Amino acid sequence: MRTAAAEATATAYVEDVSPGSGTLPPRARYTSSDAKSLSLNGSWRFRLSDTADAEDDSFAEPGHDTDGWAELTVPGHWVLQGHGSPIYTNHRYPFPVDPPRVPTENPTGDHLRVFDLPGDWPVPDDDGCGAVLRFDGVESCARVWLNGTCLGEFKGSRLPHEFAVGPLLRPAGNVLAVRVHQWSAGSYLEDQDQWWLPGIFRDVTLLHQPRGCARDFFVHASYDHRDGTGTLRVDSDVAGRVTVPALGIDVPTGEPVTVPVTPWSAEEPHLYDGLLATEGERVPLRVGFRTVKLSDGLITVNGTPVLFKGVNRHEWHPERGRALDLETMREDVLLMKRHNVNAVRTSHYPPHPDFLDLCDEYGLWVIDECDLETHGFTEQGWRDNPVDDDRWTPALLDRAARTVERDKNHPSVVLWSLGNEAGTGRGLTAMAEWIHGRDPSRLVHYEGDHTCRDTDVHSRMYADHAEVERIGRGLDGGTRKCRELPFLLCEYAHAMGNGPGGLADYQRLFEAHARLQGGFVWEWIDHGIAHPELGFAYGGDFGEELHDGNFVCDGLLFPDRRPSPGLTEFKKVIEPVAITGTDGSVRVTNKYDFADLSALRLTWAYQVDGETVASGTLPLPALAPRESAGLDLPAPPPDAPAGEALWTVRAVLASDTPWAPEGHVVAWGQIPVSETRPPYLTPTARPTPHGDGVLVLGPGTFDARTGALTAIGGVAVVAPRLDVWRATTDNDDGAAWQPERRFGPLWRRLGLHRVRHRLDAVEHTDHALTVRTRVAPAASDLGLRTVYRWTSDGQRLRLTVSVAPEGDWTVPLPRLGIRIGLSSADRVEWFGGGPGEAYPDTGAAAELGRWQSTVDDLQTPYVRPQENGARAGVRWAELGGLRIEGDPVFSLTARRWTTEQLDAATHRTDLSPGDTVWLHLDHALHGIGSQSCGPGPLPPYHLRAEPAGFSLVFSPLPTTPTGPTTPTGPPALTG
Ligand code: IPT
Repeated sequence: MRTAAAEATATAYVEDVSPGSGTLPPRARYTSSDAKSLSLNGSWRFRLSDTADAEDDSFAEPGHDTDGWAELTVPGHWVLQGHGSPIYTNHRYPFPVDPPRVPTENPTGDHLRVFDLPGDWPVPDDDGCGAVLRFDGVESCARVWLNGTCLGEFKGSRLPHEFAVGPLLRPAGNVLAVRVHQWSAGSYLEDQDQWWLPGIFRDVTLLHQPRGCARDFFVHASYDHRDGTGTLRVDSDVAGRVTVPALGIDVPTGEPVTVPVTPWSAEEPHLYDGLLATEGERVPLRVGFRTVKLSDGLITVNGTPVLFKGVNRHEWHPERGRALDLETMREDVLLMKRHNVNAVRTSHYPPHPDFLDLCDEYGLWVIDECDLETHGFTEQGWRDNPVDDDRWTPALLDRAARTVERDKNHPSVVLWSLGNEAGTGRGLTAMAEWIHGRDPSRLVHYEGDHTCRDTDVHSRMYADHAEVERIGRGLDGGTRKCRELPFLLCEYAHAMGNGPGGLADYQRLFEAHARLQGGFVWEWIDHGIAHPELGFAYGGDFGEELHDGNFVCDGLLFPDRRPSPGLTEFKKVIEPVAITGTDGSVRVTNKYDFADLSALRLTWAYQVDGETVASGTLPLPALAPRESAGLDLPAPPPDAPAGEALWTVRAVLASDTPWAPEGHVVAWGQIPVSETRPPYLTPTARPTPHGDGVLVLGPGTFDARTGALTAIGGVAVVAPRLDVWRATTDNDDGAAWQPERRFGPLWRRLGLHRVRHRLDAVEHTDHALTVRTRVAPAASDLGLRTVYRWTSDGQRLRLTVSVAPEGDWTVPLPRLGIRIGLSSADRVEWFGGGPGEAYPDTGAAAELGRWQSTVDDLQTPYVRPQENGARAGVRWAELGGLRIEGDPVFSLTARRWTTEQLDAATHRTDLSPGDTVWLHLDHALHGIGSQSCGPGPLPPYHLRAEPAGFSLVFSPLPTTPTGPTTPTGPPALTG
């Protein structure tokens, strides 16, 4: 009979602060070319219990009856395979904080797999180390049995754990049993801002270890930029020989050899194939020669300071969670390379090891972060923080060692990071000391200690532009140590929802001050979970009692890996070639740190009113990094039509690369030749009453009493009226903890989402219809005196809107423009910024040109619906049978739902198209910023409430629908 006390002892390891027992010491991860391996991924039997001790361990015995057990795919998370639910919290622990205790309700998954050894598997050695069983990632704590023998248990979810199993193996019918607990003492160290997803989520592999196998080795490959030589030394547990045929290297392990080499960099990731041959096995090596150093207060690689244009990457797949396959990892790397990203911080744990192989191969700088975060202790003033409690130090050192030992042979890894948001404490110092000792060839990063006690770089997150500039200029306070270090923004530009705004402003600072060595956007991908009813689910969608909503969707990619406008913007802002110029000549600057421009060629197009009238290529000199040259553009074609002319110059790949084909655009610029030509209209038509309460002015039909426009030619409209509201973005709403003013809540408090339109007068004179109104919310004396003045030349209709704020406006406006409803519209064509959305501080990537889209494709699918889709700088647009010209240029938004519906929606599936297409023709919009976790929009991007005027010219297109159909919607300008 089992007693409660006996069971408590049997599961005591779950709440033990120690990293585990029975595992082998950590070592490098490698794939042998001749030692056998057997993947144990695939279908496993699975049983879920509510508590750690609900079932005894008899399931681990060979012959256990698993009838009635489920099937589960490994790698995978059981909560994404129909057993239990995911939980999302940002930093709060979803259980009482009483370290190292965890709740009695502790979902526990028993996993079982029976396997045979392949016929050619070598007969098990009897020296006790003939085979190793490796787990690449299990959340959060596992106990493992093979053929009924308990091997041990481990914690450290995103770290490898190995057991020696040689003598236990049988040719057939091996029973591997793994008991996985969702919560353990280790959970206190794994409070990263992400879904809590238990399970065996990375590979399980059986590796043969022949006698005399390499076991562990350390490739030291440095580069001396002064003489162009590389020095290679491979230290191996088991002595052997190291060969690199391309370099004529053939030396014993442990012996350094220096030869001329081509160095490795993220821009030119040159790898040499080599081989480590020990008595028992042959291990392929991929050697990248590079030297990382702190020189004169800067992070240098191969003697050159590096500017990091980085992203924070969590592992994410909308169906499989953190169980990523190689193709998904490759997709991430390719998307990064194609968007000019040159660096990744592996927030906040070492990634699947294959990802680092891809970084070596394609070229990305990596900050490899340890699996450590104790952020939830901030809720109690960091009291009891494990990183400042010596009892936990072995667990911390274990995590540091498992990170460094596994990944030490990757040239892409240039910094080690101790973890994220873990406060400060002796445990971190112990980790840093150990890492510095074990691998002095790389730098150590940690953001959470603002004294920089343990680190080689001064790192911050979400510092605003002004503070970053002060740091760049050396005017920051803080410890002397910090002030002498180079500066990184390990997180900035929170990419939640629409945004981030202000990227270009950060980049200007990074480029202006040497000490600022760039940053890492938060974050790469939205962690939305594919959901049958909701599209993509976020926190709270699984009934969690504690959650942080859509804060988990803050990436540059949507959950399905479609790039968001934020990524397009980032690509433009960080492009490695600057293309500027004045009429007649173009200036090209190489902003790479290492590569010259020989891989690129230049194309040009001469465009008038967005139409290309001539195009060609320009010779591009192989400029060295930081060099710049002025190149003459050809003479504009003599027969070019009159209109708004400009040059569009692109730097494109001259030939195929491993990450993008020839012709892929790396950078571009536009050089204006002539100015925008505003529409001109001579008011000749007169407002004419037509009985039935109708007034006609040129092509416009109006309600004579209210002055509301009802049709333009044959196109029926819901009358245009002033609109200042937008469905607030995550950045408008801001984060609850932000002390600063957050405009989303202020706007709502002021009632800008419920303004009313008071009709004061409808006047017609000889050539104009004038409608005077006051637009204002209840309970406030704030208002906007708004005058609509209509004129026409008989063919076209011009609306001039004048707005005069009344009262003490202390907040900016969300938008300022008109909204008008059309009964139908599908295809949209415009001349202006495109192809994607652009707001005042997110508009760098908007290219002036002629664009086409459907109304549906104008929508940006932010996981939580919010303001989106504005096309900026529009000169004219055609849709729904109308041509609309702006004076000055305007922002165009068109949707099949109202702003109110967009504002009320919590998921995309809440939005269903209505009968009316709503157009927003905006004179101006408020900026975006990144206040969902950072600074709001900078003051120049605020839309201040001040007197404004703008005009729009409407004309019916030749082919209009037959007879007006009346769009439905709120009546306009009712008193
Ligand atoms: C910062 C975290 O490091 C990161 O994991 C993520 O939570 C991000 O914020 C916000 O999405 S911590 C921040 C609250 C200061």
